[in-house]
Amino acid sequence: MSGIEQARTWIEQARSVAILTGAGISAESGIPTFRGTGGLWRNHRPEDLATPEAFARDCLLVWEWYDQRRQWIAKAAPNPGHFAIARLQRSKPGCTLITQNVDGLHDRAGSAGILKLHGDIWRLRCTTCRAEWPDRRAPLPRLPPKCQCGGIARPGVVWFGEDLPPGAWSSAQEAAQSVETLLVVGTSAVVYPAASLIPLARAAGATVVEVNTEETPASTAAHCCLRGLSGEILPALIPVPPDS
Ligand code: BJW
Ligand code: ZN
Repeated sequence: MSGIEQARTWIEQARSVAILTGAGISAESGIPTFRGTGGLWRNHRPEDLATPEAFARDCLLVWEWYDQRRQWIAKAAPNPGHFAIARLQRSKPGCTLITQNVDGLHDRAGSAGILKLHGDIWRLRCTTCRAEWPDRRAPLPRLPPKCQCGGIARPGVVWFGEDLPPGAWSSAQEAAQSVETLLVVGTSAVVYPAASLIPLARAAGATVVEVNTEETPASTAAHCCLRGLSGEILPALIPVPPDS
């Protein structure tokens, strides 16, 4: 049996499946990943742009970077990998989608109940009164954007040194500890605590399948590594049902 056939059988037979996605799943939609060739961190140091300290130092610089990314993402569309995951969620009630991505492409592909560990680039949060609201304008008309209270707004994402949204994080941990199969897609698995879900699931008895173009630290915990583009592998793992 090939790796794909084996993994497809595990997914079909599992009563519960969780999927952990990272930037690689959106690469085929034209959104740059963070690390590696062509990655966002190739020209920028994370600590200059993705920390609360960077924002306190120069919020305009940070906002210019996020506004640029919002414009790229606004022009992008979900790819067959995002659609395959949404299909799996519809066909399997016990299916949990956990994402590190902030781009909203899973939502646009039709996924529901997404556990967004690193927030959402389409939400803003006031640094003064903590109010939070959606804003899909790209580019934003004025930088930095302001709250009704006059406070400066920040992107609704999780930066280094910040806690993950507690509800999403505890639900993700619960899912990792209870699922029969964990699918790890397009993540370098170097950012914690998200990456800790992989050994957590494995220790709790889950079968772990990795889908990635390259080897990662998660590869050693995986029962099966499928090397290639998620936009090609996921549709092969999760085929369209014949009657649809
Ligand atoms: C393809 C493909 C294709 C390409 N098909 N594959 C333990 C040890 C060490 C450090 C720490 C630790 N615990 C905490 C830390 C500190 C820190 C951390 O992890 N640092 C390490 C990097 C050293 N973590 C934090 O600060 C976190 N907060 C925290 O820990 O709070 C305390 C806490 C503890 C316990 C519980 C709860 C709280 C916060 C981390 C926030 C990360 N934020 C960012 C930015 C978000 C906003 C934005 O978008 O700007 O999140 S950083 C960036 O990395 C982004 C991503 O979500 C994240 C992960 O990246 P991802 O998705 O894996 O992308 P890449 O680019 O790295 O990889 C892409 C992969 O795809 C590659 O493998 C390619 O091969 C592959 N690929 N094309 C398939 N077509
Ligand atoms: Zn406010």
